[in-house]
Amino acid sequence: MLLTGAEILLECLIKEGVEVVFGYPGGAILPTYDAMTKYPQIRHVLVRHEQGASHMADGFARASGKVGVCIATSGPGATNLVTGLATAMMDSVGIVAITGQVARGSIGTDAFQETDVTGVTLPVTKHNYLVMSAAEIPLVVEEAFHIARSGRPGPVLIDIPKDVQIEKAEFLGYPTGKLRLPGYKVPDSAEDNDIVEAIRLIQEAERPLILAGHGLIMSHATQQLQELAELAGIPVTLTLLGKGAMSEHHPLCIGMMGMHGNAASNHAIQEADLLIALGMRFDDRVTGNIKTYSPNSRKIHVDIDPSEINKNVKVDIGIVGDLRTVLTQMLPLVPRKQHPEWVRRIRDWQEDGSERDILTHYDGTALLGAQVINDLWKFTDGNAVTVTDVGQHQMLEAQYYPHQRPASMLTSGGLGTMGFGFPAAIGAKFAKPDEEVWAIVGDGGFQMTLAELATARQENVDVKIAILNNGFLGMVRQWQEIFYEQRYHATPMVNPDFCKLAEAYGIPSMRVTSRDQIKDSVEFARSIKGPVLIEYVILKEEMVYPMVPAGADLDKMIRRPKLGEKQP
Ligand SMILES: Cc1ncc(C[n+]2csc(CCOP(=O)(O)OP(=O)(O)O)c2C)c(N)n1
Repeated sequence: MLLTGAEILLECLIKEGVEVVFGYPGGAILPTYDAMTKYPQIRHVLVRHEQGASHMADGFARASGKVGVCIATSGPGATNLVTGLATAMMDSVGIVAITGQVARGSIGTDAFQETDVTGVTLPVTKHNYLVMSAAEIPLVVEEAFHIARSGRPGPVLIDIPKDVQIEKAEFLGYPTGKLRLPGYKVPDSAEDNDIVEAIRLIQEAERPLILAGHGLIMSHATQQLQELAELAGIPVTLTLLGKGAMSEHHPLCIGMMGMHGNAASNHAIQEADLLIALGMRFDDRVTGNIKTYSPNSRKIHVDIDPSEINKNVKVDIGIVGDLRTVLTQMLPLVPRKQHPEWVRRIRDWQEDGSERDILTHYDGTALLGAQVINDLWKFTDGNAVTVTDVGQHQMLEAQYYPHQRPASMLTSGGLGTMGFGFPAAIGAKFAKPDEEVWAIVGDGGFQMTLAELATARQENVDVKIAILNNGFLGMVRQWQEIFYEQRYHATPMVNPDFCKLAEAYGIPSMRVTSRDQIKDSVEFARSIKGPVLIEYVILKEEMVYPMVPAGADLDKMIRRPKLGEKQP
């Protein structure tokens, strides 16, 4: 069948099972947009900024476990995707970005809207391609999707010159049957010796702790995680992206670790005699000072990416493999054990944490972000898919919205991309149309990508937007308060009237200023099938505790005082 390059591309996407793409047209990608008119099976969501498209593809991928697709024109269209690609790269999210490029003969001439996009995106993609003939497209698409989703997932970019989209070639079907990537090995099972050694360490440990990361969710190994923890009586602490890997209601799950994690988790890491790190990468936000990190523990690290082993933290046993396969190998050998004394010690730290919890002793009248999140949890039955932006509200979500199932909390952890939350929530809703999806955003980050309100309206995306409006770039204000002697430079914000803004976009809204309105706000949001914006006006000076100052020892946390104690 003789087809244009654009038609071949769309045929391949359909055969890949792609049903929705997020994008924005322009000259160099126009042949592909024109060809879309012949392929109504693919829904195109017109964003308002290409960054939004990349985050939507990312949110779609995180929520569905499938590859998300975004599309943009050459030059500025493509460079606008870069933040989204870097975000997906840092959090190991499989997306495919398709960009138009100037025609082959113009490449290298500084033609109108020419950018060396494969060059620009090289460090922020798992792989990228410049396609130089229409006949190559099927194999490139096949490779791109395979690379994006397999092993440690990541973003892949395909740059297609305009004349390649127009050129005709024989389309011989998809998949091509030619997929061969000799240099690309996807690890699967572990060496038997390593499993035996790991079991020996588990057998010997008196204070073992599992560090559960995003890898468990991506490899669908959460059931195996729970079995391992229950069999050997090992408490589990979660990374930010690991939230959902184990139900936070499970008695062995002690919640998040790291800079704003639970004090109990951080103390447990420092006191453990065995760390079992599963699908996590010892990011500096979870280790604190690497030199003093968990000084007395032996360490087992399981990850699908060999470059993660011994990268930040030296380990005793490094196992490279798919977590589901590796844990399945381990489970029959895991000793049945309990560690009552260790668990009791952790409980003591947890009780101390509860006594410092602001929810238990706050008597001010201004609404707290912590109260908003806690009530959103309560009134959404703890069962919503939440997608956060970056800042204090993100950490409050992690602390006050316990999750029970994988892929129900989506957030930009590695890159910490403000502007991610709202568009990623739109993408997540496309992935999970039957689930209640809430974007939880700060007033700062929301303004970075609020143009997507128009997208939400045009596509009638049933996404609930909760803005925690403190009139500040809150997390930066917090750093200024603690580390910069309260010089609040460039953090107070004059904001628009968010409800009027929603109205301008034709989106229903509500402003909440006191705690007793939160239940109504959730009911109001749920009563509307389509986008809804709720503005929660919260205390300007709220602090998120505990806090491990950047680079400090993990257990040297700044804590909120107990009732009756003095402020730190
Ligand atoms: C694109 C980008 N720019 C800057 C930052 C640095 N930063 C981290 S948190 C933060 C403040 C966020 O403020 P807001 O969105 O209002 O959320 P809040 O912390 O108040 O909940 C800033 C500026 C970032 N993470 N991302």
